[in-house]
Amino acid sequence: MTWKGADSLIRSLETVGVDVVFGIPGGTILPAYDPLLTSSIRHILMRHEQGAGHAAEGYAQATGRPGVCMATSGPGATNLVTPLADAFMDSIPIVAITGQVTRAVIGNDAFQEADIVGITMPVTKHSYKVMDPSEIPEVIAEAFHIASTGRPGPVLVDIPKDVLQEETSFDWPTSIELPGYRPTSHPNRRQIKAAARLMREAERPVLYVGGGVLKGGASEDLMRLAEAMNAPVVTTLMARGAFPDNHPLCLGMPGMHGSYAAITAMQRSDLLIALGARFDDRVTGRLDGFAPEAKIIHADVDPAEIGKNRAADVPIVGDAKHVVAELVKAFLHESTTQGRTDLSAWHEEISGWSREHPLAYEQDDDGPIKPQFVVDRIDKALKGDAIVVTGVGQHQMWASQFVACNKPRGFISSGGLGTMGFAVPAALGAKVGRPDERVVAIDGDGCFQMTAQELATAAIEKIPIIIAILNNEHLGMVRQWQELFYGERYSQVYLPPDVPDYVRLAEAYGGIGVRAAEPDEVDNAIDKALGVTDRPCVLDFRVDPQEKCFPMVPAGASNDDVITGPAPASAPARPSFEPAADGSDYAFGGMGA
Ligand SMILES: Cc1ncc(C[n+]2csc(CCOP(=O)(O)OP(=O)(O)O)c2C)c(N)n1
Repeated sequence: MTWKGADSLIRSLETVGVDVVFGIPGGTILPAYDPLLTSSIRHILMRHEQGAGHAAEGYAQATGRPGVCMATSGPGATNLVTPLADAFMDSIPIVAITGQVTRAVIGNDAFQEADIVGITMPVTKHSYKVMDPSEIPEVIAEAFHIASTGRPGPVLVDIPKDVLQEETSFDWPTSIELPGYRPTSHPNRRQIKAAARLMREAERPVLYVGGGVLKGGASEDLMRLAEAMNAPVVTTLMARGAFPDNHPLCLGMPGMHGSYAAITAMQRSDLLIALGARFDDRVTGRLDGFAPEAKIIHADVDPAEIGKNRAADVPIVGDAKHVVAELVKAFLHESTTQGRTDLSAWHEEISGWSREHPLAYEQDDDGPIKPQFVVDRIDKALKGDAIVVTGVGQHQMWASQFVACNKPRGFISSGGLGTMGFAVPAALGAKVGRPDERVVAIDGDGCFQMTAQELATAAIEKIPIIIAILNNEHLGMVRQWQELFYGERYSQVYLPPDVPDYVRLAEAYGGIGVRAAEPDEVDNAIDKALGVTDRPCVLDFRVDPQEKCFPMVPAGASNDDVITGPAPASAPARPSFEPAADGSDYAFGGMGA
């Protein structure tokens, strides 16, 4: 057989184990689409490249294997920028393959030319421009290796059209040699020992668990560590499910909309054991007021994270799997030889906070439907047997608060970048990756409208995902900030609840649509959706537009200033907190507004 660059590309993807590619063809990537016709790889034709990128992320988050997306040059490639940035912030292994204009015209402002390597340089872990077809196998092998090892992340492979068309040979590399890229996976013994000593001595320890624990597959060892220490555990948005919510040591999510107990336990802690977490501002609040008495053990596979936001007393570089396993051993040795600290007073204090400030809502029988009630009912119906995916905004935070996350890779969300439009395509990708799991997206009406066209993909490809829209007629999280911090001056946040008509929109795309406008219609709608097995189903829940998400630590405030509940009862109507002069405290993004 005569090999062309395109054959070599598809063969390389097969060899590395790719089973599905999410993409959209176009001029410069066309040569690669021809051998796809006879490949074992399933190609899923998306309706927007952003959808392809998020689907690859959803696939990766659900399976732990790199997700793959493909696009043509110019606008196809630039539509991938948001998912690449999203994957970079949340350390998600994806490989994006883009066509490029032919070598001879690169730099000429040729039709559909964009310097995608340059554009995405700050938001990719690595990128390749392949100028010789013989390099394709090596580049693909390296791209998947880089995406999925060390701190995972997105890798871009940009290939000019004529490189795909040129004749070449296919030589799969026997080994991968990357000078300068040798992630440290095994932690330093001395640091582990120093950490174990602090862990034994601490009177108010908290295990602060981030997404690295899920990615490192360290959940079982984390359970052993938490139980050995008898220490409370908080799981960040990216780590939901790394430690089961139904475990008595679990305090839930910390941060801006975390549980009061999780936020306050971190604040009062004398030792934070940060595992694969990055002291994100949505977790720490104002940094100089964060956990003021805590010593810090900070373990991360990426040394650049350590000391970035908060100095570490014991820095540990290594992947979570090895670090946590070593910590268990070292702690058990230390505590059997040296004795251990009694933590009962600490647990009592924390229980008091949980009792006084539980996550709660009130649902009146005659409405309006509370968004938390919807999430609660979905959670009860799923009985923990599903993957829940979210968009970004209030619904995301309610999902994290009211979905019991009891197993790894069961909760998928856009954390670092806070990307509206994430849920529908990410849910689609998750379902493709784990077809035997039920996949439910909890979405906002604003987010849904950003990538709703992927319903067409789901319908045509028979990918039965459920999308539960908490239709609160607003860009709810922004509305909440305007209510609390801008004196109820609502600016550009109203979304008419009937435009579009979500039920008819779902039907127009070949899916099923169901509306629930009263509390007693909620369970019925969920039941109907759970019965659909061959197409997407959209649930339009008409929820209370006024409902706000609490607890809340205002952006830029200290975690000591958490607002715990409805403003009139337990918090000032407008917190005395004032924005910084440069407005930076109100910067929109992340998982808040
Ligand atoms: C792409 C993008 N644009 C803007 C924002 C800022 N933003 C954050 S949350 C939010 C509102 C989301 O509204 P909706 O999807 O209806 O969810 P809700 O907050 O009402 O649950 C906005 C506009 C963002 N995070 N992402």
